[in-house]
Amino acid sequence: MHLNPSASPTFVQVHLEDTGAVQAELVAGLIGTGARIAPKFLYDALGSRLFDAITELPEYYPTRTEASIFAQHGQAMASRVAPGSVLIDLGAGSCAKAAGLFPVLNPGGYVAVDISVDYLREALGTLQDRHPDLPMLGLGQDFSKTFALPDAARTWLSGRKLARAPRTVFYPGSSIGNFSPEEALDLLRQARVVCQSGGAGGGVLIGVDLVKPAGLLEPAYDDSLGVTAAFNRNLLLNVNRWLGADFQPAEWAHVAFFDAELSRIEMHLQARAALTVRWTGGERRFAEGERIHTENAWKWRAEDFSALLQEAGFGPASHWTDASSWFGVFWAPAAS
Ligand code: AVJ
Repeated sequence: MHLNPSASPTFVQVHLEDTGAVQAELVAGLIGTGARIAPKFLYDALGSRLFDAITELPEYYPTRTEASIFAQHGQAMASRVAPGSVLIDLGAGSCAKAAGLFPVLNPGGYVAVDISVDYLREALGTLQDRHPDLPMLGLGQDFSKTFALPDAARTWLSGRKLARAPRTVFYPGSSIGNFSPEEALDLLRQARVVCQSGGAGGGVLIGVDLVKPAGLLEPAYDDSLGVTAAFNRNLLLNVNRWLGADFQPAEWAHVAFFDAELSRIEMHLQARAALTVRWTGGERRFAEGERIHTENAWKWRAEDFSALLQEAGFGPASHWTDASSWFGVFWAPAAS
């Protein structure tokens, strides 16, 4: 019997952290003075679906603005991205953005990386049915601290004669905004190493939300339907599962604001009344109004982001924006 090796996507789970390490990270964030929970906990299966709903909200401009930039400048981007390259999609989610670019970018392989494993598995399966001849690999991986291709991915690439294909690291949606400038620099340096391990012509294609007045930014993170509030509160249900905790989402208010000085949106959950949260092996009292910091979304000036790419070792960056310069898509070659 002959099985077409690309008929269904390969899947590799790189969960380096065991349950104990995740729990320790959560508890460490909860017991300090400024309580915090990392934004990656927003993305369980329901969280990923709520985020998809956010992208359709009238107030949430980034997704559709970025899509309009891809639609208008896709050909110009394609002239930079080597055809036949391996598209490495960070935080692939529904894989919809990358899939929309397959016809323009003509990749030779597709590697989808996401922490939300079950969601990715489903999305990638559907996508493979639509593109039966494109080799696809799913990586269940948390790249928020370090990013490198695992051995299994390199073996997979070799097995499909893609080891020497150029590599394009695709990081759309302004997810890089979750990283502080220092962390973003670190991630970009690691992305460059990944690109340079492939054939010549690789680089990064990355979507970045640009600085704009608070009156435009804040509604995008505090919409009138309350979807973002639900997305933020859902993190507590996810934490309840990880820790055996008893967070009651209804006791927490969604708070989002732009800090112009730090150039970032901050999201918090604020206790509506004094309360105590208990989990297996611990508890924490919160005063009324006390907050848990759940997300930062940094906003960049285009020139600062180009400079960051250069500092990370990339060659001269190009970027494309919409008519109002709300959002930028940057290309930078790995070779300096
Ligand atoms: C997925 C990180 C790009 O910051 O805009 C949306 C996440 N948080 N609404 C963003 C998010 C609240 C989103 N990123």
